Amino acid sequence: MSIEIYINGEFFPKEEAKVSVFDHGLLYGDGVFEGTRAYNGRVFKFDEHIDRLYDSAKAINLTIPMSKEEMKEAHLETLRRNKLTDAYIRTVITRGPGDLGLDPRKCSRPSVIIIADRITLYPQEFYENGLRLITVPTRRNMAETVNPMIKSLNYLNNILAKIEANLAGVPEAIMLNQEGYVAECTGDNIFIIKGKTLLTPASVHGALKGITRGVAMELAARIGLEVREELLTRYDLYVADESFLTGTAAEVIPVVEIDGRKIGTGTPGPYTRQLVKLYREKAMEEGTPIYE
Ligand code: PXG
Repeated sequence: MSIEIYINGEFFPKEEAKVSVFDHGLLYGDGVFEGTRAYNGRVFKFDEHIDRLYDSAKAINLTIPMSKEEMKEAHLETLRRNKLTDAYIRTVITRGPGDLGLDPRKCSRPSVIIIADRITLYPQEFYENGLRLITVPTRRNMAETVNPMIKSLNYLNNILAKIEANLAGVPEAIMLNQEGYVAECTGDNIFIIKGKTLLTPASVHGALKGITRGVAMELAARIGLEVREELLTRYDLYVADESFLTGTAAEVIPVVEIDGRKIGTGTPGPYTRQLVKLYREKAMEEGTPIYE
């Protein structure tokens, strides 16, 4: 059965869901996006994702032509139309159709697109055995260019890093910032555990303030870890006891090797394994009901 896509207040079957070739989202990557998950009939961290979407839009001076409440209802309606209980929701707001110049004032109406589909999960093997990662030459954007806090349609910076990881035969890349400190991965935040301390780069170091990151920090504190945002070098990664990544799609996923160095024992660490499990439990229990 074909899924139905929300575009500007209307629903279209997947094959007919189209935007103009003059849309500045396509012509210039002028727009923002969000990725949200639904588990077990509930949208997880719904307000956090909607708030970040509106913040991303505001940062690029794009006014979303509907209220947050209307936006949430449009998301729920898209899930209901497609009879989804467990889903990945991709929300895209572009500057809208304009002319062939980059001036956003020529775009009269933003395009609002909501795609909800079944989620393709990462192989279970990744969660059991952990990921091997490398640091790559492509550096994270500076806050003065496209600020990494904005989930913009300009992901080429991250895609270049992803290509470097692909070519090296590993599933994710660790990106450093302009000063050579650890920033984040291409679509996930990075954490290390040293002793009883959980460390992760701050957003000023070039990391997106991930929503999964926030949940992992909360859960880590609950299991007795001291949680700190800190400047991290590659050395800190290499000598860590444990490491993991967080993201809406990946959830909490263990890292067992970085640049050829085994992390800890080279298998997912005990705190990490606990966090993988606790995150899943929390995601299955909490959230905004879709069908009530
Ligand atoms: N860093 C970057 C650069 C991201 O794009 C994260 C960290 C993790 O943030 P959240 O809030 O998700 O914990 C992201 C999020 C996809 C996909 O389809 C990408 C993200 C989220 C969901 C899906 O590739 N990126």
